[in-house]
Amino acid sequence: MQEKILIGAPVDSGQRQPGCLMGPAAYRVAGIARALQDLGHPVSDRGDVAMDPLPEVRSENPAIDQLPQTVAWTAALSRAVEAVLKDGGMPITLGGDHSLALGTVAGAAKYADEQGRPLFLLWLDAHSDFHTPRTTTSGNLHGTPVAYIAGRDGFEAFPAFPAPLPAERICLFGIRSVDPAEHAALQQHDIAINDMRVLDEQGIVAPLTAFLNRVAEAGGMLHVSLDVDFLDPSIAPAVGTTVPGGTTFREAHLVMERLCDSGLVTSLDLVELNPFLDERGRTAKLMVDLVASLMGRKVFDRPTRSYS
Ligand code: EXY
Ligand code: MN
Ligand code: MN
Ligand code: MN
Repeated sequence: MQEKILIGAPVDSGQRQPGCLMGPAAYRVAGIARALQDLGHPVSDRGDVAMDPLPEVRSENPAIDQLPQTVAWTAALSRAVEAVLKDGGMPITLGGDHSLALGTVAGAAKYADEQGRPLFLLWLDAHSDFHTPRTTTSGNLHGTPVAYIAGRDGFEAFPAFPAPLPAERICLFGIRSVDPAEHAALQQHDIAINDMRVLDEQGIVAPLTAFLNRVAEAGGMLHVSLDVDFLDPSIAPAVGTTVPGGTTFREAHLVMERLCDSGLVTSLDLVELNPFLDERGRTAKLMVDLVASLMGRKVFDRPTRSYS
């Protein structure tokens, strides 16, 4: 089986609430390596990535917070993810706030480009993260990675994104909090937006299957970015940006089980876990269990025999 390679990304420059930098340690304590090994996967842990030296960059938007740090993390994490893919492994990045995806997806995109394969992105999140450094009013750069990946303007301080993903390769899933500037920009793009209403009305399986079929038909690579706030706060309290009305325990596991069955996932981010806000590690443990579902943990093989 392909090696699963853990990359610690103690990033907390993308938002202002301290704690995300403890995320990688919490995943290790919650037993992420053991959970994967128990499923038969070879696992190695490359430890925590260090931030690059701070570049001299500035933004015209006075709200922006910690731009040099976020640019420095982007460069370092892009290299780390690309290196794991080149070594034939599947990178699992343990965050860290969602600004780390500026780097991880850039690394995956660079590798996909070299292979001549299209990269697709599944964004499991309450938020669309479609601000640019120009449009954000909070100044928190964890609200910007999808815009960077889609090639929007405003990221001049960052390394150029290798080959921006066209809208049809991006799928937002679980969305329920979108700022006005993001909303206006999303109207101009054809990015698939499976907000919570879509999931309520159609369920998880139909919209997810439609996207996965596209990935499979294109022979694509698939990066999955899982934000803790994709989950309902009642089951996952350890995140600074809770939004009510998120996915349930079973909905989230079903997404992971379907992703597992597809065999398409080539890289994964676990982001926004803030262990300081957790209740006896329950959110960290749930995230580890979701990864286990993605990596093959199941009660029965499908289809099961059923009695009617
Ligand atoms: N849209 C809000 C902002 O830009 O501040 C909230 C962003 C939260 C981003 C979290 C990681 O998904
Ligand atoms: Mn901070
Ligand atoms: Mn996010
Ligand atoms: Mn979010």
